[in-house]
Amino acid sequence: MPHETAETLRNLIRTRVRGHKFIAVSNREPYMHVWRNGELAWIRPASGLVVALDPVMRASRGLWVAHGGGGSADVAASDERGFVNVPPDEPSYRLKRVWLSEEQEENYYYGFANSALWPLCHVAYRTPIFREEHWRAYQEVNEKFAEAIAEEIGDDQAFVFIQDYHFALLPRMLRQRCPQAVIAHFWHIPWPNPEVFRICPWKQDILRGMLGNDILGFHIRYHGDNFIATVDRELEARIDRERAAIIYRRHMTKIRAFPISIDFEAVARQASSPAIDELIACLRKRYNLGEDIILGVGADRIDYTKGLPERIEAVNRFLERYPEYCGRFVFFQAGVPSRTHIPEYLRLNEEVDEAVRRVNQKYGTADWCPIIFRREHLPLSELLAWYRMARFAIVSSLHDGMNLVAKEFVAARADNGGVLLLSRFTGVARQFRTEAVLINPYATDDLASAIHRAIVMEPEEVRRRMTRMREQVREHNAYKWAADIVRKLSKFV
Ligand code: GDG
Repeated sequence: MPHETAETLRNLIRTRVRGHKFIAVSNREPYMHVWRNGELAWIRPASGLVVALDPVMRASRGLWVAHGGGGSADVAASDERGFVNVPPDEPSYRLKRVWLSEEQEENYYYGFANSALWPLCHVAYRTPIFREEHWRAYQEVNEKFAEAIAEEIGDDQAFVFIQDYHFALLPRMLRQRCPQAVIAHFWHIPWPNPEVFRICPWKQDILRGMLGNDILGFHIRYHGDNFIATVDRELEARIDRERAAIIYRRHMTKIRAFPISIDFEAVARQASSPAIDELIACLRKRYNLGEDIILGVGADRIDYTKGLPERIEAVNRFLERYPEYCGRFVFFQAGVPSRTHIPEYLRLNEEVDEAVRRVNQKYGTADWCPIIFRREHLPLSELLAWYRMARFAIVSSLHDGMNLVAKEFVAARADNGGVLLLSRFTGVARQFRTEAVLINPYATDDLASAIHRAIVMEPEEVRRRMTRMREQVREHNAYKWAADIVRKLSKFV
C-alpha cells in the first residue's frame, strides 16, 4: 500500500475541505520570530504536531491560532491584530497570535494546564494543584481564544482543529458562538480513569467543554474509553457504546483513536546522511567511545512523567548486577529543560543530577564515566547520531500519551539494528507490543534485566524486531494521522 505523504495529504485537503475555512488551534505557535544580530529571523520548533499539520495548513490556506510571544520578535513581525503570513519563506497560510499577559500565562499555562491537568491525566503520583486563580485564568484564556476564532469564522463554514489539554473549555465556547462550525479536538496526553478524574473540582465544566466537540481524538482506544467512563460517571449524558459516541444536550461527540506519528521518511533520510556519519565519528572521538563500547541512549524533556530517575536507578542496578560491563558500557541521556517555572520540575532536575552523580561516582574511573548526561536541547542531527550508535534505547515513561522518541529511534535505524526498551505505559507500546522489549519503569530489577537482555539479544532477533517496527512507523506516519482526522472531519459536510 502506498504511504501517505505531504503530497497525498495536500490532495486530500483540496478535494475534501473545499468551501470550508480550516482553523488549527494550539497553545504553541508553529513559527516563532526572533531577533538575530539585530535582524528579524524565524524558527520552526521541532514538534511532531507542526510536521503533521503544516501541510494541512498550506493546502487549505488556513489559519493557525496560537499563543504568541514565544519568540523575541513575535510582536514586531505581526500586524496590529496579531496576524503574520507563514511559513515565512513561502507564505501560504496565516498565523494569528493571541497575546496573553504574564499573569495569564503563569496561571493558565504553568498553573491549570501544567500543574493541575498534566499530573491529573498522567497519574505519575504527583498531586495535582487546583487553585482558583489558575482555573479563572484557564477560563479567561479559553474565552479569549474562542473570541479570536469566532471573529475569523463569522457566519462561514469552518473546520476547527483544536490541540491538547490547554483548551478543554474552548470547544463548547466556540460551539455557542459558531454553531455551524465542525469542531475536532486532539488530546495529546492520556485520559485517566473516573476514580482519578473525580478529584478535580471543576470536572463537570471540563467535560461539558470537551463535549462541545464533534470529534474528540486520543492516541489510543484506552484513553477514549476512560473518557467515556468518566462522562458516564459525572454527567447526565447518553453513551452510545456501539458508535463510541456521547450525546449530551442533544449534541453528539464521537470519540476516536488517532495514533500520532513522525515524518518517517524525513527522519530516516536525515539519519542516513553523510553529515550524520561525520557527527558519529566526532562524538566517538569527543567522548572516547570505541566501537567496543556498548551504548544505551535516552532523550526526553525533563518531566516527571518520563521516568528519568527510574531509568538511572536501573542503570545503577544493571552495573551492580552485571559488573563485568563496567568499563565497556555507557548510557547517554539527553534532557531538554522544560517548565522550570514550576517547583516540581526544579526538584526533578536536582534529583536527576544527583542520581547521575551518584552512579558516576560509584562506578566511574579515571578514564570511564558510565552516564553522560547532557541537559540541553540538542540539534536533531546529534540525537540521530546517538540513536544510530546505540545498542539500545530506553523509553521509561511512567505514563505517556504516545511518545515520539521511540518512533524517531526506530526511524533512525536503517541498519535494522538497535533494541527498544519501551515502557508499557506509553501509547506507542500498543503499536510495538511484540517488537519492543516492554518494561515497567517502576520495577527496577526488571528494567536492569531488560538492559542485559537487550545487550545479549541475538542479532537476528534484533533485526527481526526492528524491521517490523520500521514497517509500522513507515505506514503509520504523521501524514496518515492528519489524513485520518481530515477524512473524519469531512464526513460532517
Ligand atoms: C506530548 C505527549 C505525545 C527531545 N529531546 C530533544 C528533542 N526532543 C524531541 C523528541 C520528540 C519530542 O521532543 C518529544 O516528544 P514526545 O512524544 O516524546 O513527548 P512530549 O513532549 O511529552 O509530547 C506525548 C506528543 O505530545 C505528541 O502527541 O507523543 O505522549 O506527552 O520529537 O525528538 N529534540 C531535539 N533535541 C533534544 O534534545 N531536537
